[in-house]
Amino acid sequence: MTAKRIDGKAAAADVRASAGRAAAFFRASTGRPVGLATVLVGEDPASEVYIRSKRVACGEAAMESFHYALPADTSEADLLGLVARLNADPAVDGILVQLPLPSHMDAARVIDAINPDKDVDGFHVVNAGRLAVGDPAALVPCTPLGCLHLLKAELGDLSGKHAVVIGRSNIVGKPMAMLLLAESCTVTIAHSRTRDLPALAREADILVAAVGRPEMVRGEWVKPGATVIDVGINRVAGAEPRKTRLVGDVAYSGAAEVAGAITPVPGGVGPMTIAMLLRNTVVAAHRRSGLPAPEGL
Ligand code: NAP
Ligand code: L37
Repeated sequence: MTAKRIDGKAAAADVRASAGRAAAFFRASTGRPVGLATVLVGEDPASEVYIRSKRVACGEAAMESFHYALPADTSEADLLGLVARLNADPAVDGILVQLPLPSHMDAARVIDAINPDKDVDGFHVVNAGRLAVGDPAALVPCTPLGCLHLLKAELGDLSGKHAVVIGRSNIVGKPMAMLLLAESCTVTIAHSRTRDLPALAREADILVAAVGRPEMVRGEWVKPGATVIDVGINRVAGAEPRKTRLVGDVAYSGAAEVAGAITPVPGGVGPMTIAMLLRNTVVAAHRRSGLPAPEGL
């Protein structure tokens, strides 16, 4: 059996188009564009790439983006001051502070300073709490939200399925597990202390890998017909000297021989992360302005 390759780029294009239509409706209703503030501290090369992609996507969806590139030696107090100004700025509907922050800053303190209703990354404890208790006001982290979108498009109703999420980070694994639980999956969260992970993974109807270890999940770990979502983004040495390539946390070719459907890297979850950022931003804008939730998002 060869698995269906889930096209995250195509799914992301659909979500971005819907977000763009909602942003146009918002502008027509309020007289101003949806606004996203992006904050990058220091010069992490991957973060620079992602922030650029996010800002380009904003422009294509007719949203406004305000970018703040701060030097690596910015003080935490100055960053908190910027966050306070963005919280108070009526033209800003969403605030994204790209992680990782330089080591002299406390990321949790910075995230906690963001107004939860502008926290389009969904990292604030208030949004984590809202997600945990099933409050629809939650802004949900973009990557797991994108994964859920792909799973529902592929499988329809997820109820009763056994989902195994490998990874328990606050930005991917934990919120992914919460979303799957809300869809009535039976959810197992695995991590570095899990015993016999291959056997556990083989029980999964839905296998989500969010580990950060290149090609850790092998074909033998996959239950025949399972749906595999590969969140991992790992840059490894390529075939030619000095060239690198991107691989996921799943060994694609082996897993694709067993799975029913699988996301590739690149072109799977990554593009969905950006699409869901636009989705969250336009949803946050509507809520803040008292407009009904946009359709199709
Ligand atoms: P993270 O904070 O480093 O968390 C990794 C998790 O994997 C931890 O819970 C860790 O367990 C677990 N783990 C590590 N080694 C393991 C092993 N050998 N067996 C089982 N579990 C293991 O990473 P993250 O931020 O969640 O990101 C995970 C991956 O997704 C990375 O490759 C990242 O680049 C990628 N990512 C992609 C996107 C996207 O848009 N596609 C977005 C965000 C992240 P412990 O908790 O026990 O240490
Ligand atoms: N919202 N996302 C938010 N906040 C953060 O603080 N770190 C972080 C974060 N992570 C993030 O943006 N991840 C991410 C990962 C991959 C892509 C986009 C965002 C992506 O577009 N991936 C492409 C390949 C990109 C490349 O070639 O490097 C893909 O197809 O997977």
